[in-house]
Amino acid sequence: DSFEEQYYPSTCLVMEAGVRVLRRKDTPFNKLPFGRLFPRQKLFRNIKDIKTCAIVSSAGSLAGSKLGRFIDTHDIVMRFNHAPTQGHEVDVGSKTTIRVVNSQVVTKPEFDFTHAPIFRNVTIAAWDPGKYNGTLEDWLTSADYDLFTNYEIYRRRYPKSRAFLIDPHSVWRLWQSLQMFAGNRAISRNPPSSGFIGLALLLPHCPQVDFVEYVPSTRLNGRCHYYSKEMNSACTFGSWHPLAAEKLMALDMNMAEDDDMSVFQFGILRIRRPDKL
Ligand code: NCC
Repeated sequence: DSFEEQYYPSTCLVMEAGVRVLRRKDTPFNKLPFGRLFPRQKLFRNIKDIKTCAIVSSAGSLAGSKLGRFIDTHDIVMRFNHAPTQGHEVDVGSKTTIRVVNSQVVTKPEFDFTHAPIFRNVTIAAWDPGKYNGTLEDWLTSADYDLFTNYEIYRRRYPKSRAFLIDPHSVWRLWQSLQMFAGNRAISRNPPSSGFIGLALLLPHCPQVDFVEYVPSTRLNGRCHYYSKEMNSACTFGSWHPLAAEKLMALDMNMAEDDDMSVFQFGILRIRRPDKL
């Protein structure tokens, strides 16, 4: 109805991108041995019981937030890359359901994707953008970072794991949604950040998503990550990823009734899934 049309256009645009993980039945993977590595399970178990989800950005301004307890009350908690909870529980909580990881993290030896405990016993959704108009066959040979080798090692080592690859076409559709939202302001032709991809992946599975410290709060401190001392505001406002556009769009999706209080004081965006598109 008209209420929805007025209040949810950006949320609908993000939903319409259809960000998803690759499945065994998807062409060309249904004909390739590689496709048999994909888990048969769904991305989440007991989807009907999922009521609330938290997405924890890795932003430096989470330091000192004391949001850990709040984060852990959610049915699903999403985190990114190698962002730790250990030693930061008071601020970021200790529960992790899913990690969205970029292909550098899967590939570079320093992250030790195939062994490190941080990537075990959680759902993994790994992504690599590939070329903008590339086919999935092209992607298999020309990913920005060859995530396939370590993905295969990981899946063979832990056959029961829920480790998925995100459909790169759906990542670019999300970029198109972002461009649509931005209108005349051209955004860089680089994929959205893991944070925005994670939001789009989670939303279809979750009626209410609390995205923590994505739109920067008054705690803004110039640090890149809550888990390191590095100062770099580009982590928050963007350089390569179209991060500023993502955050404007996410802010437009916010449905918290006390919006200034939630977003800028507590650092929480509350995004509700539209009932229908
Ligand atoms: O820094 P990164 O992101 O791992 O952060 C995860 C997500 O949190 C949000 N974020 C982070 C920092 C900050 N100050 N504000 C934020 O809002 C963003 O939504 C971000 O996506 C990535 O998106 O995968 C990214 O990964 C890093 C890096 O590859 C990994 O951390 C591994 O070291 C990228 N940095 C570099 O390549 C140097 C970053 O650009 C994007």
